[in-house]
Amino acid sequence: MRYNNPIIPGFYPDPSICKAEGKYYMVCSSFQYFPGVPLFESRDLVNWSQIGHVLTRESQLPLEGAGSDGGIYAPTIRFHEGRFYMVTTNTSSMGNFYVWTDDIYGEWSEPVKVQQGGIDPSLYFEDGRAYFMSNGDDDQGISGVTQCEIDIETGEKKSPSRCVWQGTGGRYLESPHLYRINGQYYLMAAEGGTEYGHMVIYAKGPSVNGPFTAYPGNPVLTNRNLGGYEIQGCGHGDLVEDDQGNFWMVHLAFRQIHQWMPFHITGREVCLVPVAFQENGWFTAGVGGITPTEVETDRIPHNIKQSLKQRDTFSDTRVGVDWVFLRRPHEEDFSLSKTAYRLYPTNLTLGEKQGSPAFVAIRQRQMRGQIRCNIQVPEGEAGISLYMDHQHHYDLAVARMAAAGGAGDVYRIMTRSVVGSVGHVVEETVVRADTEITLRIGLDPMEYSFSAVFSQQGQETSCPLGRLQTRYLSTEVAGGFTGVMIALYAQEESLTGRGAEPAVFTEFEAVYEK
Ligand code: 6LW
Repeated sequence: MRYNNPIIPGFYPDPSICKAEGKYYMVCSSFQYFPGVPLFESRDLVNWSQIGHVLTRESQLPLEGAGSDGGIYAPTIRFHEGRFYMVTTNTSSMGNFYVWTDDIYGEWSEPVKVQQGGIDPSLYFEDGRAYFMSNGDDDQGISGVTQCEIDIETGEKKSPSRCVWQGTGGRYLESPHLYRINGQYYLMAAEGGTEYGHMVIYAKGPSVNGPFTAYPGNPVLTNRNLGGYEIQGCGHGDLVEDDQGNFWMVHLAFRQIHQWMPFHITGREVCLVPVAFQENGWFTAGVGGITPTEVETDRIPHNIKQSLKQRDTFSDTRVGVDWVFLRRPHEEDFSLSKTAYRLYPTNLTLGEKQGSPAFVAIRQRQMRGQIRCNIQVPEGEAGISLYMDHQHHYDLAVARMAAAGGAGDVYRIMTRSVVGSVGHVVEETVVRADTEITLRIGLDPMEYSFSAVFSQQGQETSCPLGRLQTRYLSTEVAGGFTGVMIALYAQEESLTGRGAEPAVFTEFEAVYEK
């Protein structure tokens, strides 16, 4: 069969995978968004559906002040003796911790903290022992992949933290994962930073803690030499074995917006490549060490077809699964049903970097397509924001205002761009507040186009509201580790409490073309 990469498009970075009872499970990082750590399942490795999130309670996920480079970093998921473990770092508050569950469809435990620093924690179980690894400094201050043994019941360290490998010399050694395969220990990691030079490397050794010898063909996977190729930044991988004994790697990568435009907007996404073991015990990955957009494989049965979701509406998505909030949402700001999302405005605006505005968002999954949504705004401002972070967003906004001369309310409809400290209203128009409004955004890899359709007594008019280049919302411009979200929001700076009447969003639809 043939499948396409990414297998999970949109902002789902740092994938980690495990297999349990015939199914595969995957988790990704989530930074400032709530709930945290998206959790997926699959029977065939190419079709994934989201179960929900691992971190669903504030006690597991304090996100106060977390930005797009804070909050939850790379998680690892493992299945051991009937129990799932997810270990990660909350870089804004808790440090390294894990949670566990015996029911993958249920709630996870309260966090169990581990007193070893660094990021990208990982667990390895063997002979009744649990090993904890992260990349950071060990007890002697030596930097690299650091390992200790822990008590898996309490998280307490049972041995000093010791550096077991320092990688191959590339910058930002990260995402260590340990495996035992055919009696050998493999320590896989990433180097090069999560950018165009990203790569996957590994080493092999005779015991849990080494000594580890680097694979002579490192990096085992990278697209760093493929100038202009769509898939870039391959790194941060995790291995899994299928039922036939074949190994696979899931890893992150991003799609650049154009051959000559080294920018990406949809965040780091999940790719899948085959891994092949050689007789000498080393393995190779991908197709000649790279990740292509199309993979032809006979390891997955031919009758399996990859199907990617091409349309998101309120009725076929779920709040807290597809739709997420910024930091810790205030429940009373929202009333969200399968037919309408109601958001009560507050004085926390899209520029907010600490608290939680009235904001609910779904990922922009592909670069081409259309977004539309009907909107009513009884007070303040509401709209659709293409939101990368609090300083990088494009808003198609509807603001309700009193008309000059007391002639009733009007709507000011505008496209606003916020890029760093440069804020600018690109286009605007004014209509009577009894007008029915549909907001529309055209998605293209290079440009977003904004418009509104107005309906007054059965008469429809379409009003173009400008175009903005996608690249100013890219990770290369904005920084951080996230991707563009399609956010519905409501705000009114002059409010002291919560607005009395909510903005009403209906008939939301995001339709994608690959
Ligand atoms: C993550 C690190 C990385 O912790 O980026 O690409 C960091 N890899 O492993 C944030 O996602």
